[in-house]
Amino acid sequence: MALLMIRSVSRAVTQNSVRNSWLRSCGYAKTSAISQIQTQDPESYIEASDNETFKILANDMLVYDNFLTKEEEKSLVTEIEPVMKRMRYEYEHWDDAIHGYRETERKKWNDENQLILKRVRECSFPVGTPQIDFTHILDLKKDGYIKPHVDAVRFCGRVIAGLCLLSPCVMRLVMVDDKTRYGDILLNQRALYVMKDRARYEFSHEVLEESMSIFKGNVVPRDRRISVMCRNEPDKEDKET
Ligand SMILES: O=C(O)CCC(=O)C(=O)O
Repeated sequence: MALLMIRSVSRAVTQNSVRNSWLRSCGYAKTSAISQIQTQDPESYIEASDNETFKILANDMLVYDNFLTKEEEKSLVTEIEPVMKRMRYEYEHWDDAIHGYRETERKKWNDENQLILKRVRECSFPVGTPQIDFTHILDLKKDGYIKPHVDAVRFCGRVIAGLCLLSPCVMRLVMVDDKTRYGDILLNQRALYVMKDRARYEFSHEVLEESMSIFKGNVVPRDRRISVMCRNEPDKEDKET
């Protein structure tokens, strides 16, 4: 269960590897479904402490609203729900990163969901990126929250792609070396986010609890939220540390 250990060795990496500018539009693969997805204006989903931080996050924290249709969201939830129902919500995470959650990993999905996840991967990872086959599923209660952490570089690489099901939330990214610099990211229900490079390595990420769930002065109502995350394989040198 290596993937579920991603938060175990959280360490910030201030030097990143390749920082090529990525396509803002969701279109690594030129299938018709993907080319229809709209590029999102970063102002609509990032509220940052300052301009420089905004620029970093506009480049390395991408959000695609309405990535999923309502039917696709339902299809994913229908497959996930029976597994989750067998588990209890936990309040004391073993690495103390999450409050009010249950989580699992899944490799095999039904055909419809397999196609959705293929689309996520095609949008999020450059062609040829070695990816972790398992998806990570995190079910957060309405009153659940995720504390600030950086995913362990030993267990996953430079890209984290997450689907947001059932509820919107605010994800806060705080610069590890200067905690006065941060960005709040609005993650709407059915959105896809792609956190990569500097956003992934130089910032911690957290999901704010209900009482703090505010974006640009507006309350973002929290409900039970399920995230489905795809990650790429760690860099070889990180894997061996
Ligand atoms: O639920 C999410 O979108 C993020 C989950 C997370 O931070 C993690 O699993 O490390």
